[in-house]
Amino acid sequence: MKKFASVLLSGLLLASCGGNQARAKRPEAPVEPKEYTYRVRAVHPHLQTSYTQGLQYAGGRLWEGTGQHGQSVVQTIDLETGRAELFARLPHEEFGEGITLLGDKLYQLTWQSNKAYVYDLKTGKKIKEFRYPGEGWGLTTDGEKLYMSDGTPNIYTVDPATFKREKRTTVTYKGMAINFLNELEWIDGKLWANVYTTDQIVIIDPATGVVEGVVDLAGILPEEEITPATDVLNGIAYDAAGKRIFVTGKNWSKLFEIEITEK
Ligand SMILES: [Ca+2]
Repeated sequence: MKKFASVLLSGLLLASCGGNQARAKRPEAPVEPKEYTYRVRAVHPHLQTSYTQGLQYAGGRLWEGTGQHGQSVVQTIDLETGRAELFARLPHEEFGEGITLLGDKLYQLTWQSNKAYVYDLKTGKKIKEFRYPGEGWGLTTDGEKLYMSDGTPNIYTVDPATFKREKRTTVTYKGMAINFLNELEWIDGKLWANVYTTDQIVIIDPATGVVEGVVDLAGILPEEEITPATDVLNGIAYDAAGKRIFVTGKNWSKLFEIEITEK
């Protein structure tokens, strides 16, 4: 399976809108999103065995949550060597999804078992489990609240103490709801989201759900790095202090530090 053809966001995403995601009723004209391209600032190794579902830079380290039954872990990655150090392993029956670190805890979603795991950051021990409806996809934090995607156009604002959903925001691109929002990252007050099966990341105003920018990462993984195991672009992490943006993909051999510029 190869999904690296440069799929135009407008074509694929609008086509993927479900029947219940009708045109959002907005009185004003839809925002025209800015189009961004990228420049690779650094290339790092990435374990090709990692089916990346969550990525976050915190405490001077890169954290990764992976998926697949029997292979779902949380690990830290050494940027120079790509070597992973195990933090926690999910039970065999669980399929890991997004992760985020907040305070002294690490949160991990699961795909279809409606469960979020909460770990003590110091010990790696599971200290709590929360239930939520629907699927778990991406997870990030603004330093106070959690933001969660579930494969639909919706992003939920979640209370980290209770995992209760406080707000649902429907993400729209040129006035149309867009589906398959995946891995998330909070970058300077905006929500960045991978869009499943595409090479694009959308930049969302978290207050309104309006997509203000689209980053086209088509071609970022060189042809020679693509193997039968290589899957889709997924995973965004931000080093706020160093102003570094990291991206990778599921079972990719590389992880990239990028900067973006308007097309
Ligand atoms: Ca992330």
